[in-house]
Amino acid sequence: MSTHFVYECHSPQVTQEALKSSIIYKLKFVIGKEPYIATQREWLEAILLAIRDRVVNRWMTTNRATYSQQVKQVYYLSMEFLLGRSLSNALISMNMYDDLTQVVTELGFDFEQLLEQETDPGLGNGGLGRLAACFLDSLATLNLPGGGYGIRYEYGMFKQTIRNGQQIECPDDWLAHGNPWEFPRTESRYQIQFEGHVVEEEGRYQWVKTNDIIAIAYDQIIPGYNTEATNTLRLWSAKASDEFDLQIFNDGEYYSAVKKKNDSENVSRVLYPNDSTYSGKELRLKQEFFLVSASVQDILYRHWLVYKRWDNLADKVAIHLNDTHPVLAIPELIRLLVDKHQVSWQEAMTLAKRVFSYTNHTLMSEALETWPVEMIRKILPRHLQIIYQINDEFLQHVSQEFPHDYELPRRVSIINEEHGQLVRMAWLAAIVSHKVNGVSKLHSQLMTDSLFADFAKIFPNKFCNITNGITPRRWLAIANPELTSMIESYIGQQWLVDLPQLCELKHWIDYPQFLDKLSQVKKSNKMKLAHFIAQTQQIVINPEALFDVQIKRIHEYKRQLLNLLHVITRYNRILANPEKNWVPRVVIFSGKAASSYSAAKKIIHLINDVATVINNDQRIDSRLKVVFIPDYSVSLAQKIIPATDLSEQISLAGTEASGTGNMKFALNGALTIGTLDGANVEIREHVGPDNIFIFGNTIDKVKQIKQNYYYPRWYYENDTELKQVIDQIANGYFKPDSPNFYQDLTHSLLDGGDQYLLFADYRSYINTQEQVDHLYQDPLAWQAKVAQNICNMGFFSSDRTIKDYASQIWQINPIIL
Ligand code: 26V
Repeated sequence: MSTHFVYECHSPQVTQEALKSSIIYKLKFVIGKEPYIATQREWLEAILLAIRDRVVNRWMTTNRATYSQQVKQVYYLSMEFLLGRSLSNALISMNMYDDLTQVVTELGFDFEQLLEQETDPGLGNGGLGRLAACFLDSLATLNLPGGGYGIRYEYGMFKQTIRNGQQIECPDDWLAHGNPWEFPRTESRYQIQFEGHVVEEEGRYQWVKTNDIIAIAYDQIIPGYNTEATNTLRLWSAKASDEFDLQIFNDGEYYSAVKKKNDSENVSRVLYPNDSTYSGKELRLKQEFFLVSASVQDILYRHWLVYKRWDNLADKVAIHLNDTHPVLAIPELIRLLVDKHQVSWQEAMTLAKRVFSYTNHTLMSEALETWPVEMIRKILPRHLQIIYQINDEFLQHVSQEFPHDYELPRRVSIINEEHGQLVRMAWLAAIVSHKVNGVSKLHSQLMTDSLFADFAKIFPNKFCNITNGITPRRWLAIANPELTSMIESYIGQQWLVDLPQLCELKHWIDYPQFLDKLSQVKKSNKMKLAHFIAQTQQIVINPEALFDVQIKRIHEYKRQLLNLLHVITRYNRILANPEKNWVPRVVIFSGKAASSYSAAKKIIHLINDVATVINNDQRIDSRLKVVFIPDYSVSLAQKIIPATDLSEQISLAGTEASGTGNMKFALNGALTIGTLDGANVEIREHVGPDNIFIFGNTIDKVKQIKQNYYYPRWYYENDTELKQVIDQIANGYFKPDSPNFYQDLTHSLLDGGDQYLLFADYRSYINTQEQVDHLYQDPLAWQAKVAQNICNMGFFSSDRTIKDYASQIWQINPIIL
């Protein structure tokens, strides 16, 4: 009988006693403190370790099963994993939440408060990293064999504070108090080579005289929900290689030896806090190679250990590339097979094509990665040769297959010769991967119509869509316990692993009592958020008001500015017509701007300036409040989303690949106001057009407007409300002490082309916001639509997403436990 089985089989009292004594044991013998002098943080650490022990049991069972069943596994390679806090997740996975609450309360702590002490590791920028985390959760929950590989950045996403309206960035020293969830694997270490040069001898290539770094593995357990299955997220940390240090040390250069050591460890020092514009920094290239080289070496090492042959590699291993960031895994796998393991070029190519698959997450040209040929030659000379060879063979194939399209080889060549010589990483990914997918129907369509149109013609069966999803465990069970228990009281618990079962709630949808309960849950979540905002922002908000929320990275294409144009319009209307029965609103923003993205930073500044003016205008009273909550994170999202009435998903049609926040809000009973962009399109299909507020130009209209000459000034001159708002921003109404401050911003809208068509969508947005107000005045009608949203969100579970990947792309099956 396994130990954890003992824990679970006993009565709650026995379980709780065992738990309590193991917490006290950890406090004493691992932390080294007596209960009466331990700080809250030390208690938390003792609790984490006690809970971790219970997860470890499951982990070992899973590892044994996977190993003995010799099944095919998937490895998800990603530069980012935005996991969020682990304790509450581990607890709900093992159904131990209530027991621990009891124990912690007996020990004299406020459990909620204690949970807030846990560090939230910010090892990602936004959607892409959070998606990777939802996927790990679903993989484990579905008993699917696989795991993640990433980088253990010493500093995660910067901490954001707001000073005088401006974003200030501070380093995120998330490891300061240690990380109780990780297991350092000092024995799992790989040498990562950089620079040097290639020598050829009798057709064999050797990469020599390299500068090396060591990659050390740190494992984190990913528990599945209500299953024995747990998976591993392995994160790599850089360590200076010993030989490398000694060389200089022996030359008597102690200081420079230490400096070199320090410099080489920079590779895993910090997460690049930019997810919108590619910058071409050498350190970033090194990070990417560091991740893939360590991961591929590790995968091959374990494969050989079990099978002692390479020809079955693709039957046992699938490697998934989360965007182009880990694409160097392709030439690295080929290099290791050919140069180190004596596999022929042809066989290595064939294996690589069967092993790799790739997801595209953005079509924005400024985010597409292209590395200068010369940079790759310097840092990864052997990989450049391999990339050239892949390209030569591919171009030869293309010329044979499409002899009449003379321009085709130039367009599909991995090497772009137009602006200097650049390696197009998306091309390399698309050529070698056996499947390439987009992340929503619309995005996948656009992907094959535009970015990969040529490749879709060359490889007609390669491209597919797999719409994103979110894990209902974190985004409902953990984030919204009240809604969770309400749903449980109607339909039990199975829906947490089978989200389409939410449609069973439809039986009650016409009962006012059901709708009333829904609105009470929402009200209670709004009170909690109001309390949080009062405490942290010193802003008092009315929980009866409509909570209108836009939380995501600050980016021009996401159009936080359009939201702000509505806020100011509403402000002007209230002032012009103070007697009217206005629906009170609280407009909440949260999100970080890349530190180098000055237009995005200015938007944050303007939100804060508008908030100051409106919140302090006595004439407005509590009918409109604007709140910018600093330092957006997974844990903050967990607080805000359950309290939201209106979810703002207002990107310009054709710019947001999918969005996943949109799904989290709808699942938590918010209505969406959004454009026909990304997954909004599918959310509308599922909830029905009457239960979502769609506005704005469609993608075809956007194309048309952009083709014909778009003249933003026309809208400005023909819409008096829009004109008033823009004039106020331009004339310093919101910044009296520096009245010209926002002129560059208004100028870029009026005369700079208004790239994201804010003006073209303004009127339709304002009108739709009026419909929102109108509906909110009829609480039952509002809640009925809320209920329709919740009932119809089944499709958007990441369990469905992962099943699609498993069957259509990875060809993996659940392990037997
Ligand atoms: C891009 C870059 C560009 C180079 C510098 C570093 C860096 C880091 C991250 C990224 C990722 C950009 C792509 C991205 O995050 N896409 C988002 O993916 C979500 C999950 O599929 C999707 O829901 C969002 O709509 C999409 O914007």
